[in-house]
Amino acid sequence: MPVDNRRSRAQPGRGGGTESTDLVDILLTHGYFLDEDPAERNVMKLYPPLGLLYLSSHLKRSGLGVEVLDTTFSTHVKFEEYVSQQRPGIVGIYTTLMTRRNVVRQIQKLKALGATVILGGPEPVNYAEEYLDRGADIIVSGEGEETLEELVPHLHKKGLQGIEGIAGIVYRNDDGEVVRNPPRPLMKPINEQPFPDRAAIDLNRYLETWKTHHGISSVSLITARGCPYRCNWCSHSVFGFSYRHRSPQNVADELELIRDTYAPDQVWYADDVFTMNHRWLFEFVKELKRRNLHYPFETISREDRLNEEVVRTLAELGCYRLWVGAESGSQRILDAMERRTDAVRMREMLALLKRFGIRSGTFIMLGYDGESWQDIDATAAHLKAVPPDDVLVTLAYPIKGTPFYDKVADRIIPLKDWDLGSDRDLTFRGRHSRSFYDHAQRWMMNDLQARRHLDASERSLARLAKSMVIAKSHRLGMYLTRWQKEHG
Ligand code: B12
Repeated sequence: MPVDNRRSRAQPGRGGGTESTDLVDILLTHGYFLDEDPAERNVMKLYPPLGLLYLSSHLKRSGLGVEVLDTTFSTHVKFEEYVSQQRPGIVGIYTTLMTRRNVVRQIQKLKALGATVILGGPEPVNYAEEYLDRGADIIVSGEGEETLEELVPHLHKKGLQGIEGIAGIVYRNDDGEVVRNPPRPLMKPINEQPFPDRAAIDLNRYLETWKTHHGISSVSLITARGCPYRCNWCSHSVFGFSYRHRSPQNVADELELIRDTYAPDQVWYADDVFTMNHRWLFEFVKELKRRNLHYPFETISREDRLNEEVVRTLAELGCYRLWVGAESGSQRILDAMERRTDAVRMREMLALLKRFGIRSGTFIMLGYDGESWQDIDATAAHLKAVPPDDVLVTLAYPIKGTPFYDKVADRIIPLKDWDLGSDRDLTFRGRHSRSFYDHAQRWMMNDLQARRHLDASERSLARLAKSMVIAKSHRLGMYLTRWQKEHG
């Protein structure tokens, strides 16, 4: 049955009251609420979901009416009031593993209001059946631009009838079977995509939040899509193993627009691996120089995509901090992860960053399958050898759809309640307890801190002693929790 449920977009503020203008064909939203994220409330380095903004600009360019409801600074209650009032006909929700619980609640509300619900992003395609069971009508796999461009007008004209011809979607047919249509090829070239529709949301709220908490403001952008590396814990559900970059000129145009519209103090290149293509990077520097465009920035890379020339170029370009995923200091574990990086070279690259005045950040993953006590010690020694300025430690968790998940699948301890948890809560038999890793992390970080105190030009014995005592207590905690597990 056709779903002729477009509604007029109310435009508050224009001409005083609310006047109906163009039609809204789809409401795009997501399930992230800052007020439910105490960890982020300590950090307050927020960025909007770029994927939704890309969808919005693409669909608007193809003539569709789009509204973006950004929930970051909102609450569930406000979300529910908004949709109850506006009664959107078709709603698309960006879903990641972290927002599952909220998205399930949003689906329920929207279905009660009679909306057609489409999910996209990296998570739903991994749990298509679960999301469809909870009321989602369609799941889009991969990039959403072209799929929505075809799907939304179809839904308005014919409803769910005839969607079997639309590539890149998953749904239930009339017999209740889950149907996965053939995948949609990735868009090529991405240079022709319009810039993310930042005007669709209140981006200034993000900038103000940055200013309030950090004294500077920051805007995110991406220069490329995808990553060809095969680290086996990483989710590749959206872009596969492809890598497509935009032209340096195209990125510079966006940067100019960002400067002219928002004048941020810095930017964040939210790419998977910013220094993937060295020739591209060198051209980008030239382009920015030609335009006299200089922005301090931070971004992410890999050890094997760095060398002296690249690091010098990054420094020249304004990079003040580079995150390089070390993941482990044990080569045995790096190889098991199929990370294709070298622990020794990683340390050399950290030293290189220091030499060029770039702050270094690194990610560490504890508890990977097969990691032994010696591997954990190797990671701690690795961190102390060339201490990075910032370290983020996570307990390895298997994301569905990854080779890591498949490897431990028969040992995964299922969640008590799928709706309330996430893949981040998954653990598996054959490794230590959570409290062991908690101690291991604290031991490692305090041991590193002690090393930093030792290296400091003005040494504080009190601080050094404090870090050493805390480190020792957590080392003891590691022994105790291991003993507890082994002896019931
Ligand atoms: C930037 C980023 C962050 C930022 C988020 C800030 C922000 N809002 O930008 C920060 C650093 C905070 C972050 C944190 C985390 N992240 Co993150 N992050 C990314 C990253 C690198 C880029 C996202 C992006 O902008 N992509 C570019 C756009 C164009 O792509 P996209 O968002 O996927 O959108 C496209 C499609 O998905 C689709 N689509 C998107 N929405 C919708 C909606 C509809 C209706 C439809 C039809 C289609 C659709 O169309 C879009 C355009 O083609 C991705 C990896 C990646 N390359 O995407 C990981 C990624 C999203 N993060 C991930 C993870 C695991 C995390 C953490 C849990 C890590 C951790 N600490 O353990 C945390 C969770 C934080 C939280 N509380 O939610 C995973 C998610 C895996 C999953 N299955 O859900 C990813 C995919 C990384 C990975 N490869 O494993 N992350």
